[in-house]
Amino acid sequence: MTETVERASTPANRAEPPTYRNFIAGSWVDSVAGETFESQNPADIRDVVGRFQQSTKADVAMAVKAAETALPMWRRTPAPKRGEILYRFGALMAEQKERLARAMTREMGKVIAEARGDVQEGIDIAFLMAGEGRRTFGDTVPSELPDKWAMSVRQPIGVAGIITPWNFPIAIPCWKMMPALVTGNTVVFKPASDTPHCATLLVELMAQAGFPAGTVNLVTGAGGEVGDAIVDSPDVPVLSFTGRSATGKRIAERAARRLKRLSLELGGKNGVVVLGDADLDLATDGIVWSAFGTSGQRCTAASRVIVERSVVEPLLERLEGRARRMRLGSGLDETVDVGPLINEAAVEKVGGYVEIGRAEGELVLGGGRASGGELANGWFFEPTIFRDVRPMDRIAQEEIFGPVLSIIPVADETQALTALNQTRYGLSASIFTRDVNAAFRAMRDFEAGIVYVNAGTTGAETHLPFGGWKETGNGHREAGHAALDSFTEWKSIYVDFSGRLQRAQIDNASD
Ligand code: UN1
Repeated sequence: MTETVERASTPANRAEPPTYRNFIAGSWVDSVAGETFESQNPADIRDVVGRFQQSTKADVAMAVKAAETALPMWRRTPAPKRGEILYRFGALMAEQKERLARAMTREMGKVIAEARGDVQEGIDIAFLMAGEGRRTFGDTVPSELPDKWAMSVRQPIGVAGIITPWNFPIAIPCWKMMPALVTGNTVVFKPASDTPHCATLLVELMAQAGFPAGTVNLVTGAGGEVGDAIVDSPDVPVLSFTGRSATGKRIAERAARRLKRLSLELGGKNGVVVLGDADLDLATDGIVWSAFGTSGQRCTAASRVIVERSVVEPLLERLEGRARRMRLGSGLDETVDVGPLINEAAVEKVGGYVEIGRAEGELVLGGGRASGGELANGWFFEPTIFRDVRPMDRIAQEEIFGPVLSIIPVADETQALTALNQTRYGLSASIFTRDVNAAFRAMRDFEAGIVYVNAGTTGAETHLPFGGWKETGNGHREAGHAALDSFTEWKSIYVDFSGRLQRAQIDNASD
């Protein structure tokens, strides 16, 4: 990062902790009300990452105005030129990958290898969407009438409100902002209150990459104030939100009043099916990675393992052995396997589900907050496994968003399929089997937006659609070229060069 950019977001007073600003119309500015909030390191809350603007409706109004002002210029910038800026942004992220990853681990806790993966996902989508600047395909089709041209083009919708979670604080903002920007929308970006620093670093790089003033505006603050102001603004016609289902439903209701375009990526209760013929060592690797990676705080986390009874004992033995050996600690330590939960409320929520689980299944591992030694000042929770859980138990139905795994025994493949689909969510699902026919049945019958065969439930790549069925979302997809649907309007264009009135459906009749 250049000195200029460093100075831009960090005020002259460098006393700890630094105070960061909103980014509006190309300038780093204090919020109108002047209030701030802190972001802490969840592995050690004595470490304050910084202070951030506790913005209000007035700041959102300024950001929306800036985005509206930039819109005519940006939508007319040739898409390949917009793509070049995305490309530069991706290259800058690649250059600064380690710095971004370390900042991420410090601010939200995921272990450093996973933080690097998160940044890489941002880079991947920036490069993928940079290419959309030269593609953004429409259809050119023959007209039913002579001397007439027919085609369709995608056009930007307008100012996009981007509201993002803390669990993938670089990847998810990129998943949303890259397709929005390459197709000519301008952006008002409100990151989660737990990760404003990651968002600030990201926007600094965007400014450095050359996104013109006003095309990207950052407003930090609370969802109930900043988020709602974006959702309710009559001048923000398109919204994209990832987060809790309850919040998503509330946003959908408010957005519906103005018939806004809205893409939602919400909860998951992702299941792994392990059939009797599975490679149990491989299944263990996949389940441990999906259940306890990011401390279970992924939308795609595996929280249900649906196992054929014949292999419950050997699988459980493997899972328990592996999970028991996992090291908790600061994710900046390369030897640590599991970082902290995001905050105190998360620890309480996960603890509450463990209490519920004790009445539903049998706790075989973990179940408590981990606070010994160097964990004393962080929000750590032990990897937790319940066995003998039934498909409709609460811990098998509700999203816990923590390192809690339920083992659900079933008699056979048919029961496994029923249990897998017995959820109101449908993000990702997986099956471990060596039977190719069973694998294809799962690919056909799993009710989920993403299906894995012989892999865990995480690991989506950016060039395929990402999103879920049922209450996981509202039918939209991120990533892949499907992401363009969330941020563009179709325009069908007919050019008649016959020089006379030709009526579709009437003058083309063959009789
Ligand atoms: C999320 O949990 O919200 O497939 C995103 C995965 C990651 C993305 C997860 N590539 O788990």
